[in-house]
Amino acid sequence: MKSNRLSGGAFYGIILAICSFCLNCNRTEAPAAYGPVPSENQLRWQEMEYYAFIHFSLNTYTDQSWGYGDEDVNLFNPTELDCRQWARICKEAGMKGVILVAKHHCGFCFWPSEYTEYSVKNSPWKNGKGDVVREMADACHEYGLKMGLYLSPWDRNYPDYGKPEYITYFRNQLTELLTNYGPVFEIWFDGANGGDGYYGGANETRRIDRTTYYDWENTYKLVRELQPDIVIWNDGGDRADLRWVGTEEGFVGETNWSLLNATGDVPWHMLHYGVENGDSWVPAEVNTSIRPEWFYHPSEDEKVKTVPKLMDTYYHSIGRNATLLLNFPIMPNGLIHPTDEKMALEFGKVVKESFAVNLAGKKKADASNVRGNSGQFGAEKALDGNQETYWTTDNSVTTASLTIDLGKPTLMNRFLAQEHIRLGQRVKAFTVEALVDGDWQEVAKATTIGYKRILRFPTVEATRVRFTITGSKSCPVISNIGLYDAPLFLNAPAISRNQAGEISISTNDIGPVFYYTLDGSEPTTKSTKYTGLFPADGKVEVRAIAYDPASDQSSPVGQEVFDISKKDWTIAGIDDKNASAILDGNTSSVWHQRNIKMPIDLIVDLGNHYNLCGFKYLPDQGRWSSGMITNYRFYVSVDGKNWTLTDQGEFSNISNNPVWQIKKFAPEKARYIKLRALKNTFGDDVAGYAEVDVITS
Ligand code: FUL
Repeated sequence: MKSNRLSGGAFYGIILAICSFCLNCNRTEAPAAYGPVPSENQLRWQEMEYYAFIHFSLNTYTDQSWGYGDEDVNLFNPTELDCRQWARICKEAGMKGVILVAKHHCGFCFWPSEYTEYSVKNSPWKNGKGDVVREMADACHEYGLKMGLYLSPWDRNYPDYGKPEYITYFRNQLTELLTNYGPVFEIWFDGANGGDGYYGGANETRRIDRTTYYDWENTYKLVRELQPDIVIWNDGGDRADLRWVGTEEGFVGETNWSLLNATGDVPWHMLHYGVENGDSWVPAEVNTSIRPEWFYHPSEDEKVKTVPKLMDTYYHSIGRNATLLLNFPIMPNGLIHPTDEKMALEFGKVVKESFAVNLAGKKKADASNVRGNSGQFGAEKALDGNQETYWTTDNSVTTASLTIDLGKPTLMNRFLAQEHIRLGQRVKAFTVEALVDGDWQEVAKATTIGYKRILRFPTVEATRVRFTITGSKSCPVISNIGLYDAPLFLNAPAISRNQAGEISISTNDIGPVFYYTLDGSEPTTKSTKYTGLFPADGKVEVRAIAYDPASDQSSPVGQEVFDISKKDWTIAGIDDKNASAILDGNTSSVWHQRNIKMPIDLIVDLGNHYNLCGFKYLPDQGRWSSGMITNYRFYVSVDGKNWTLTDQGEFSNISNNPVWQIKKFAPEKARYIKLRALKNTFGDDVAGYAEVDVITS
């Protein structure tokens, strides 16, 4: 009987034939990885893109940036603390996780640590039975967010800080945090070390070498053992998984390599731009606050970042191959302020709207080179919405272009590109051109891409778009290209007052007109129109909007509150007309006192007597300059001869975050003020000032 079944020999013959056909069919190999590549943990983290920071501690109750370590635990008694409110806002804002400050520099622990009495367990909140870390972990779980933790290595409370014993304490606390609260996606080791502290009552300065003191190698080992899926942030970048970008203002370098030569204290430019030929994968995280400062200060209630400002931050972080870690300062009652909530939710909504429709999605595309001419690596793989597929070229090709045919004239103002970073970061430079009315126009040009790069350009109506890689370390591997028509916004206007008491209103946008109010009411296009400098002497609140008649669009409100005018002010004992920069209301003009030894005094005659209850100091805004005062004394005088010390302390985080430093004191009648600089960030004998101001009662 004839069998339908193949004999064993015939079967194997066919298999062999198929295999040899495959071997001869020139199936194109994927490119090999080039240089350092991300770990699975780093990849997972990078895809989160956007998550929150929460700053809340004892110094929330003392209106300070950094607690000294001797603040009373009894201060901590928030009446409405609700981690679910924080988590809800983060979720609704489009964030993927939350990093909670579990212990800031003051040493106060948000969980009932077994190893210290300086924690929630001795506070009146929930009769000492509360645990903020637990409540945060539960809220994150409920809202589908990942939780990260900030544990300050510097501890201004602990008696043994500076000695080897502290490292055991620090690791014990790490063990508690990384064992008892479920998965932790990121651990944040802040590098700040101001030296001074309470230290169990010693009240002294303790210096450590932050590259060696914490024995990071073994500390990281412990972290990874306890939480194998974690990523480690350390602002020096020293062998950590993630790096700081060298500023807290909310932007990373336009060129941003996810690579670093990660040893010791990493120089600023490496933090900010990465290192093209770095030997490790250490991607950037942009950390910034939704307000000027990290902790809540009521004086900043009108300074919450607006949607256009937050959008700038978005393009300068996520749009530049970094993640965005946006901070919410918690109010003394334990909640996020309603304005911060409103801005974060509007921001989230605008991001969603901006990138809702990829105009290039599934369109026809051609590339100047396709690896092995294989459909597997063709141009359309960058437009298929699948991150795992990509367009790539032959190995020898490092410049190439991809042209998208949109089929019809299409309005657009954003370009997005992503590299398949599992195979390394490669692209060094690229251009974007648009075919408008039959002519090719260059609309954008940039350097690195990495995980994600987004470029903004003025709206064009194009039928085709050409993306040209003009330099790449190896064959480019592009997993995604996007074109978008994002909504446009006007920036809130900037408001300043000069020494003569005249107000000016300005913006970087081209074209808008301004309307303002002086009585605290909301400005509209029916308010007074700005036609140039106008006098507004004395205490006044100026609110203004920019309005673009062409698009009938208004900006968010810009607001400044001015105290007494500086018309009659003079700087005493200084024979340098440039010193007037301190009083001119222009935050970018600056004056330095040099060639004298610290302490350095600045004396201002206010011209009249006032009831003074505080002062404000804005340091030089130039990133590299000396003269940022860190430790000060502030005196007032009726006659310029006999001085009363009204306040002394530190401008804690001035080097990383050089915003207005605002200090309050018990009211004193005086005509003269003296700001005495005791130390600066460089430890030299220079005192610099962009502006100095007073607060009257
Ligand atoms: C800084 C700290 O000193 C600030 O207080 C804040 O925690 C910020 C995120 O990092 O360096």
